[in-house]
Amino acid sequence: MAIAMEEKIEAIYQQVKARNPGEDEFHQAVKEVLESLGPVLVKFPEFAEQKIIERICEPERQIMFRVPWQDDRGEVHINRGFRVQFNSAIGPYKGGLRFHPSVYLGIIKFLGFEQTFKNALTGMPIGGGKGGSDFDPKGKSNNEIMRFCQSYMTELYRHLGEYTDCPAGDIGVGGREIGYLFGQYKRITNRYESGVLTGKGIGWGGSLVRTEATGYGAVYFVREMLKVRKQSLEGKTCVVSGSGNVAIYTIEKLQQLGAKVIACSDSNGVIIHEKGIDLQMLKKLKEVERRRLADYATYHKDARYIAEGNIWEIPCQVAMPSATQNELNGKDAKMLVKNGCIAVGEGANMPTTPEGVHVFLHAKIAYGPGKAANAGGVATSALEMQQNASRDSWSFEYTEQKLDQIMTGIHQATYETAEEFGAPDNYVIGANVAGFIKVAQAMVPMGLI
Ligand code: NDP
Ligand code: 2IT
Repeated sequence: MAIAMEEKIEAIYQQVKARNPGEDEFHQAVKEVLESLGPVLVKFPEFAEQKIIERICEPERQIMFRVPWQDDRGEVHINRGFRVQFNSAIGPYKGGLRFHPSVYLGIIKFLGFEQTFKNALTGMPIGGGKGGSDFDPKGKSNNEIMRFCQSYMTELYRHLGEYTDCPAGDIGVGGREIGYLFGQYKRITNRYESGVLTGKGIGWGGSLVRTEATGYGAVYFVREMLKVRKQSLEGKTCVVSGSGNVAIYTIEKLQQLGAKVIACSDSNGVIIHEKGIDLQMLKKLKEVERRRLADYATYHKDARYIAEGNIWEIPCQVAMPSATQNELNGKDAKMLVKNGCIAVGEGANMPTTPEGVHVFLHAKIAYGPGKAANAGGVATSALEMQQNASRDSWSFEYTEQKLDQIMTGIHQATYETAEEFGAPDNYVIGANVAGFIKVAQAMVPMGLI
């Protein structure tokens, strides 16, 4: 029975590959989830009868559009905008927008697919979606960013709504961009519809803790994984890749819990600071002045900057990839394990290649995959929507406590699901299976949708 199921799932995967040619990251994300699902179809035969896997792999709607804008010199540029509305079985589409030159349909689809299961794991009523553009925000002025965001929203607004689709930030989209996007949405629709975007400013419908949430949440997940192993973060040496929103607040929470973060990175290089990363300096450089990480070494003479360096070569006990997809490969994973790494928590989406994941699982270190470990960001977005709906605003302490409870709950659910499905300690199986079952069980009673 189980072998027949595996063959059936492999056939579905081959079909997904054939009908979505060239979308490598989407294929990778689908394969990883489908490989976990054999025992689920055995336990729930109605999922196979109702072709739930085939339906879940096909987005409900995909939107691609032209985004024309003018730079400060008056030159016209054309970018491509995307929004993939993947699955709305348990709530309105919800997921970030990514502005990065590498963006194409295959990236947005992998992110939207992952988001569907991640959002289900949070226990909140949110479906899965993702969007973005191949626009490169690096080196652009505030006015250029504003004009781009206004043009992008001028098309996207017609597909959004607090009960339809609610974007937020991701790579290249933070508080500044959400402000311009919200302003344009409000202006076009003549509606103050707070819940349509999350990651808003505190004075206009935003939630405390949303900025910190993804990083804090990822650290809570690692804390829980270590707790099972009768360990803690206290005194552990950590490296965190990236130096954007997720990386910064991962470093902050690691430091608060007594760990020592000795390295972070950007797409140009790595900073190693054995004394511990100076978080105030990092925030000033990245959040306020929007400068490159290399400049950190000009302020701290005892820190080393390695251009094009590989952060995973630095010996550490805890590694938290928090930059981008496929940033940690099989060779990197072997090096981390060899150097004594005991836990990996993914702040980024799909940062570890399939070979890397195999190494971590085989070595039996604590490995928390992105769709479980980084769910704190979108969970806090859902808390923001909850506050918007009740026209309320909660304190930092209360909201952070809710985030902690949600992450602890996700850890417990993924841990228990892995055990139930015969793969103890395997959070990949736990997250894929628990997320899939939640979405599938909502789809079946709704009929052929
Ligand atoms: P930011 O734009 O704030 O920061 C991104 C960081 O990653 C920067 O340091 C950037 O370096 C680096 N980076 C981006 N692309 C690449 C690349 N191709 N190669 C090497 N480094 C790269 O984004 P976030 O911190 O918000 O997002 C980081 C990751 O976390 C992403 O995978 C995102 O999908 C995921 N995530 C984000 C959530 C959120 O709430 N923001 C929620 C859940 C997951 P540089 O400046 O040189 O480009
Ligand atoms: O990948 C993610 O979960 C995000 N970028 C956050 C999505 C959200 O809606 O807050």
